[in-house]
Amino acid sequence: MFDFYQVTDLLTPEEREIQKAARKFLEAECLPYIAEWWEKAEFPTHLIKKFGEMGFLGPSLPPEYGGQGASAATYGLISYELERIDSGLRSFCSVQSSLVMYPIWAYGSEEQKRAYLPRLASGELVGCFGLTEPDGGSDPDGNMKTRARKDGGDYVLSGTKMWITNGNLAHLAVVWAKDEEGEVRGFIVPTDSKGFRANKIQHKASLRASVTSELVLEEVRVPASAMLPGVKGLKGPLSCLTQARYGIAWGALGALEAVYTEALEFAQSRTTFGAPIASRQLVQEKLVRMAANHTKGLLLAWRLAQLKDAGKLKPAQVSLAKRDNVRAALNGARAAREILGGSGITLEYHSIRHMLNLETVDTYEGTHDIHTLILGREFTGHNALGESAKKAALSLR
Ligand code: TGC
Ligand code: FAD
Repeated sequence: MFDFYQVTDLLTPEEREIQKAARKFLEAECLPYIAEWWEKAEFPTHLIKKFGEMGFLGPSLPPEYGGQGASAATYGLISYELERIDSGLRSFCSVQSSLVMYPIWAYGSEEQKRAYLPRLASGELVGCFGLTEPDGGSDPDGNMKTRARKDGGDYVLSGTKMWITNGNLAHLAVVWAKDEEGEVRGFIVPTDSKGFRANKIQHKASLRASVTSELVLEEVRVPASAMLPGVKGLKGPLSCLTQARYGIAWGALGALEAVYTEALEFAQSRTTFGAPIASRQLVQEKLVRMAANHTKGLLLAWRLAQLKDAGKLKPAQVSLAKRDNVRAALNGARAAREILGGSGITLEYHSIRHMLNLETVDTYEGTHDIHTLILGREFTGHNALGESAKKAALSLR
């Protein structure tokens, strides 16, 4: 691992071992094939159960529910190693761990936890998380049109979710919908329910080794016991996003390490005008920027891990790390692609694939600008996001 400030010295021996094992596994099972999967727009479904065996799915959950009670740093390091190969692999595990297993664990009934968590941890079941809708994802409250109508002992769900990772792979979807009181509630919806449809989104130029879908729910009937009883309101889905964004703050640095290493190796061996391009000031400036951003980002991520384990993590702190680490990785990937010259546009090298993937990572889980505005609100006390969300929600009631 590229680690200029010896952050790995601050990890426990167990955390270091888990990272080493994850790297070895991913280098053997994924690195040689990832460009082909990406080009063919395929997710490697044959690896899902192996991810489970490796402990990549819900590692922080207690062992009684299939997890390992792992530290926050362990979850971060797994995300780092996955995204060092491809953001799509990390996305799969982020959704399963933080957006499906976490809400069931944090807000589910005991029956829901026992029915789903161990099978999600082993990879026997795959889940997806439906919050975003076609009218816009940044304002999930104001734009939420999906409704849950009570009908006897059931709920009937209607609406459309957009850009849903794992949608066509999933056995169950955690769907966020407004009930008749206008409260946001979470539902565990089996994807073979009558009226449920997942349509795979085609022609993506980013995150191609990940499945992204539209979910259509037409009068989908689920028993009242499918609702997550432990939370209502937007803080339900937003608290899941905090978990996933935390992992992304680590993951993006994995991608940054991959493009930095590739650009450095290329620059050492590429000779122009009688000397390696690594000896040129303009090239060194790009490499130094990548290495410096990686170093600062890793310190942010490591400190976040400490705060998370201590139960002191604030969502705005996660916003800062997600925002800055992802943008640093995206800019680093663009610079690496440039250092590689013409070779940089082919999938034989990894930088352009990371660069295109990171366009998505910069957008999902809160766009770069939305995190800027969350931080602006935190620091100044003024809300520059706009007040439309609550007003629009009220007008729909
Ligand atoms: P706001 O008034 O700020 O908050 C409503 C309630 O939620 C609480 N809250 C949070 N709780 C936990 N974690 C967070 N990050 C939280 N942010 C807010 C807040 O305290 C409040 O609680 P209460 O008790 O007072 O009701 O709500 P708002 O409508 O003003 O929200 C604006 C904003 C910008 C914060 C929010 O809507 C937002 O984050 N927008 C971005 C949406 C987003 O990130 N969507 C992601 C969809 S999932 C996805 O992209 C998965 S990709 C996965 C992959 O493939 O890896
Ligand atoms: P919009 O919200 O319409 O925003 C458009 C632009 O306007 C952005 O640049 C934004 O920054 C800007 N903007 C918005 N509001 C403001 C403001 N107040 N001030 C200034 N600028 C503003 N969602 C899920 O629920 N589950 C998933 O699994 C999932 N996976 C995804 C996978 C992929 C590949 C992608 C691309 C997206 C995924 N998403 C998922 C959706 C993702 O979270 C949204 O795309 C994201 O939140 C932005 O929403 P939007 O695309 O509707 O853009």
